[in-house]
Order: sequence, then structure tokens, then C-alpha cells
Amino acid sequence: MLKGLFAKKKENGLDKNKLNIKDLDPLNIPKHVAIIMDGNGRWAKQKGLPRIAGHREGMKTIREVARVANEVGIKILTLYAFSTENWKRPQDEVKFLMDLPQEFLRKELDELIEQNVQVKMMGFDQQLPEHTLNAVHEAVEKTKQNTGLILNFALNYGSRYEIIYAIRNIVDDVLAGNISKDEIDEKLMNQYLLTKSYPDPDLLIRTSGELRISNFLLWQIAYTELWYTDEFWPEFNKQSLLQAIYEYQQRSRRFGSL
Ligand code: V07
Repeated sequence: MLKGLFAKKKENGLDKNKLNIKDLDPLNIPKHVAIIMDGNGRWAKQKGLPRIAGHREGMKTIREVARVANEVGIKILTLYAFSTENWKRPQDEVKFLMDLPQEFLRKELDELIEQNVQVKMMGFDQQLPEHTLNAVHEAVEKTKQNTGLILNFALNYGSRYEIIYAIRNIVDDVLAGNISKDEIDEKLMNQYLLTKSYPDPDLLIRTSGELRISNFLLWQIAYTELWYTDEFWPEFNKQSLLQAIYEYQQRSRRFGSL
């Protein structure tokens, strides 16, 4: 009796702490995964370190997650690196954050190129410091011929503003006679958003136990699976990503069998 119970448990649930890439269904890998990388400051505080130490540690996580994403065949990984709200943080912290793209790329670009990764940026670039933009543009340029994972950094991104910006551009095109009002539909709207080149995310991950969407991809996540973990972003690792994908696959399997 007991034996039967245990046997069933094992059969249903692979040990989720020891997932392997081969435990995933290769035919159902999410194409586009988006991540809210939360909890860097709290991770640092818990260790008695300054917040910026958490941000720096968070860059190491990006490296690992991008490698695994590429390995399992995710096509697009969109990372929320800096929101339009983040300007309200202390000036010192903002300045530090604005140095991170350059620092990250100085350390990682060669390896990203080796791994055939395409670096992209999504956000409103006017307000970004020149040295930040230059570093990102250089990486985008150097990787634009690559055909592997698209590593898409949301930098100075805010979804409500993205939607307003889209509406303004649509109105401009209507007034200029390029399109008619009746042509405005979901497909057209998609073409005016910053994500126009990408399919909607299949899976959105938020770390650090917060459950909010925080102005990230509001239009695009209408049908996206949401996955949350209590881990702080610097603690998130290969195992965490495999687990998120594994659960995503369980959900879509249940949905598919209805
Ligand atoms: C930032 C480190 C990771 C944790 C989350 C917040 C802090 C990588 C980048 C980056 C951005 C663009 C790019 C290459 C790298 C980054 C900011 C903050 C502002 F092309 N990490 N990271 N940018 N954090």
C-alpha cells in the first residue's frame, strides 16, 4: 500500500531539485522567456553588503541563465534590467547601474559572440547616458549576424509608456493617411510596440517572491504563463530555469489535453 503510494509519487514528480536538460520536452521549449530580475538589493542586505554588490552578483546570474537558455533552445530571453521607474532611486545607485551594461559587456561579450548570441536592447534610449548607449550599440552591432539566442535587455523600459508611444505613432500614421482607423487591430498594434520583432513571451519569470508585473510587457503577456520563485536574482541558477521550463511544460501539457 505504502509502497504503491511512493511509486506513484516518484512516477509523477521527477525530483525537481535535480532536473536535467534531458528531462525537458525538446518539442515544447518556450520560444520567448521574459524575466523580472528582482531581489539583488535584498540579497546584498541579507549578506550585510551594499546594494551595488547585489547588482554585480546579478550580472553573474545573467551569464549563467543566458548560457542555459541558449543550450535548451530558447530563442529570445528578455531581461528587465532597468525600468523607467528606476530613475527615482538614489543618484549614486542610478549612476552605478548605468555603468553595468558596459561592465557586463566588457566581461561577457567575447563569450556571447562565441556562443552565437545576438545582443539586443529594448527601451527609450534618449535618457540613457552616452557611454551606456555606446557600449550597448557596439554589442548589438558586433552580434547582429549571429543566429543563436536573442539576449534582449529591457533598458529604460516601461510598458505604459510603450503603449502611449505606440498610440501616438498610430495616430500620426492615421493623420498622415498611411493607414485608416479601421485597420487598427491587435496585429497592427504589435507592429508599433518595441517588441515588434518578437513573438509574445510564453513564460514570464519573477524572482524574489514579489508577484507584481511592475509595468513590464503589459500588452504582450495577455496569454503568458507566469512563474514565480522566492529566490533572489543572484541565487537563481541553471536548476531554477530548468524548473521553470519544466513546470511550464506540465501546464501546457494539461492545457493541451483538455
Ligand atoms: C544590470 C545586473 C543584473 C541584475 C539586475 C539589475 C542590475 C546587465 C545589464 C546589461 C544591459 C544592457 C546590455 C548588457 C548588459 C544591466 C543594468 C543593470 C542597467 F546591453 N546587467 N544589468 N544593465 N543589473
